[in-house]
Amino acid sequence: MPRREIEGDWVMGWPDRKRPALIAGKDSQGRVINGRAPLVELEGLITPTDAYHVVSQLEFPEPIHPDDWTLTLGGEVERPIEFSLKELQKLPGRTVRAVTECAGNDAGFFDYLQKGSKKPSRINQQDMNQRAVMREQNALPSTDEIGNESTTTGAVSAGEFTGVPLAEVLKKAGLKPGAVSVRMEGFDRGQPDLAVQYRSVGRADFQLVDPGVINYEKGLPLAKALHPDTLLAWAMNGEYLLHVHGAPVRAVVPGWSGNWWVKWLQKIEVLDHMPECYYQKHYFVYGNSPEDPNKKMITAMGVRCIIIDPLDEDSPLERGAHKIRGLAWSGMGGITRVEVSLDEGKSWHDAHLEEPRERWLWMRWSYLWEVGTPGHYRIMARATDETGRVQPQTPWNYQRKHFDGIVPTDVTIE
Ligand SMILES: Nc1nc2c(c(=O)[nH]1)N[C@H]1C(S)=C(S)[C@@H](COP(=O)(O)O)O[C@H]1N2
Ligand SMILES: [Mo]
Repeated sequence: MPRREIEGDWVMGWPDRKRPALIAGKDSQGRVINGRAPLVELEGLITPTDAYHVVSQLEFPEPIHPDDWTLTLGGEVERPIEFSLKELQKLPGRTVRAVTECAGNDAGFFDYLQKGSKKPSRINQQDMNQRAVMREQNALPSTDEIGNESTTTGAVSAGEFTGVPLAEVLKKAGLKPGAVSVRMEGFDRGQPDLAVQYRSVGRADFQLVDPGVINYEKGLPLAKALHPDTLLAWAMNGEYLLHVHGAPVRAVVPGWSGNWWVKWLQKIEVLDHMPECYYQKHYFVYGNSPEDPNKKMITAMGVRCIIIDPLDEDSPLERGAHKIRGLAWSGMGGITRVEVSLDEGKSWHDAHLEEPRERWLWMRWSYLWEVGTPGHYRIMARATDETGRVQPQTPWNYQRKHFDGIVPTDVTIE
């Protein structure tokens, strides 16, 4: 084979290499206010920081210098405390590698599996700029507009987070016996973008609760707050957090969907009850319909397994050996098994699980498929986690949160 001429950046090496880039949405000032990770372009386990998805529910806050920042801790504690970043950093630290997955990631696949609507693509993601601009203008989409949009993929990434366990911080203040939950508040403020909720449901023809101007907040149940892997983190992937990911300090709540990972923390309050935060009472809930009186807050994610290679878009494929490859993770801990089926789920074969098997991180898996007969094939994969849960775990719910169904790849072999 002739050698290819290489003219490019010395550091990067060959110029046409694939570098994952954020699919970003910018507001009219050119500021990135949302973004999707190019999931199918990732190699390895950690999403490069610049390609990490970005989600926010309220107005983006102005950045704050760590020297001008403090975190207050009060409520049901013996000694209310105010921490500077330096003081937080004096506590015994911890690093956790974990998947951050937006609760609405892959929501469109619910409709594909339940109603047979068109299968969303993992490659062709929607124009995020349009959303960013609509957000600035407080514009609400119509049900028709939402129906014609492609859906949410790539609202998931994996990173390494360094900080201090929330439990250590709480220990310093001393929990009072009546403690039930830990309310975490961000310094971002605004009116919830109702378009986000309409998009999540997939229609805009119903009334939403409008809480007015609020700070982003979540009330974490005490048991999860005390889990040693629940962190207050100031670093991600070996450097201080970027502003868009919640600097100076954000919460990291492994296994629970992104909305629990409060960014831009400014206040922590221990409560003797569960608070009625908008983002756990009205949004980020399970229910049958917007009118359902028994909505429940969402917490841990289900069991996830996605096929990254091949995709439908790679079809047709030649006869021969193909490596079927993907990622698997779970909201309850490590993955113990991934199985692949090539006959519509009648028989399942164990896939190879690539080390390391980290509790909160996704795992790469693969299966070598030898195919000699032309035809249409359906490739399916499903995962099992260390608690014995097999996907799917999460039933359809009207906000289409925590999708964890089995999405096949359909290919033709020539
Ligand atoms: N303060 C604050 N924290 C927040 C949010 C927000 O709007 N404000 N959005 C949440 C949601 S819905 C998600 S999915 C994650 C996304 O984190 P990332 O942007 O770092 O990927 O942040 C969460 N933390
Ligand atoms: Mo989210």
